[in-house]
Amino acid sequence: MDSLAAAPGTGPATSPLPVLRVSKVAKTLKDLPTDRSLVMGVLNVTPDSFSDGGRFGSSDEAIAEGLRMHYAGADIIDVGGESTRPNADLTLPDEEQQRILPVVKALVKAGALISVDTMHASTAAKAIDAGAAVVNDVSGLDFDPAMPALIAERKVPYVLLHRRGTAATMGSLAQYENVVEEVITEMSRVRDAFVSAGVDPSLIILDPGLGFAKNEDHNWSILRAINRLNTLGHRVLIGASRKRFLGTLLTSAGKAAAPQERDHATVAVSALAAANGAWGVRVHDVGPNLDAVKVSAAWTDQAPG
Ligand code: PMM
Repeated sequence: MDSLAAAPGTGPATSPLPVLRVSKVAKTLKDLPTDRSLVMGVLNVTPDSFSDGGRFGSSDEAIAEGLRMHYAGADIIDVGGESTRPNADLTLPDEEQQRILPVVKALVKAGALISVDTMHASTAAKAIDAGAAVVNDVSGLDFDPAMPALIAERKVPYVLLHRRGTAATMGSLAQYENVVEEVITEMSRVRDAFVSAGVDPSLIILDPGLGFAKNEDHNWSILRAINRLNTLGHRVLIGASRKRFLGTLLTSAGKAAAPQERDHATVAVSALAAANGAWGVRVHDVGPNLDAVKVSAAWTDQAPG
């Protein structure tokens, strides 16, 4: 059974700030480039994170890493305070908010465009109040029934991710006859629930949820079908960064590659996802992935989507 990345990574947590690669401050998604796929940097502010190993457990460390991503050119920085790895404990909204709100505020102040990775509508509301411009919800709407009304009211872009079950059950639910069509049917059902609740469909961004109730073959089947996902009329976000299926692909001497050894493969996925029309890629190592989507845009000479 595939799952998400599962061990501490390494990265530029202590390296100096790189040269600023952002050209202007973006306050909404409309201010971001449209001639290439976008890069969303992953900033997990959790003591027990998986792919970055809880490196950014304190606000100050997380803010410093967020600034590094901003300076490296991240179009969006996705701030999350709850681990989504399989079997992770649930985080209470209060604790989640204590972790992420200072980080959201500081990065917004620095001019970064922030999305909040949360399954809790109350956390999403407070993050929007603090300046977050996007809500990224990995629950597959199986979690907080207040989310559609919140998105309808606040009118912010919403990433709707496909998942079956919870962190505890999703592993056993990775069973499909035709993964692409079933993911589309299930995502469309949730999309329709949001639209019925008054959400403007143009605000909904679809994410097929690699590793969320998907094994390795499922993940590759979905990646091969980005063009098909694009026909649904929504922007498509792909989150492959450092996930376990890349570790398995890179197995050497019987040992899967560790999360920190999966960044080059992640860059390859970003280039190919962008070339196949993904609107955005969610990644840990911003700079090389930004280069990859730029190469893809130059190569294909067409806008994503
Ligand atoms: N993956 C993780 C967490 N949040 N959000 C979106 N939209 N897509 C994903 O694939 C996704 C996510 C889990 O892993 P990570 O935070 O270590 O990348």
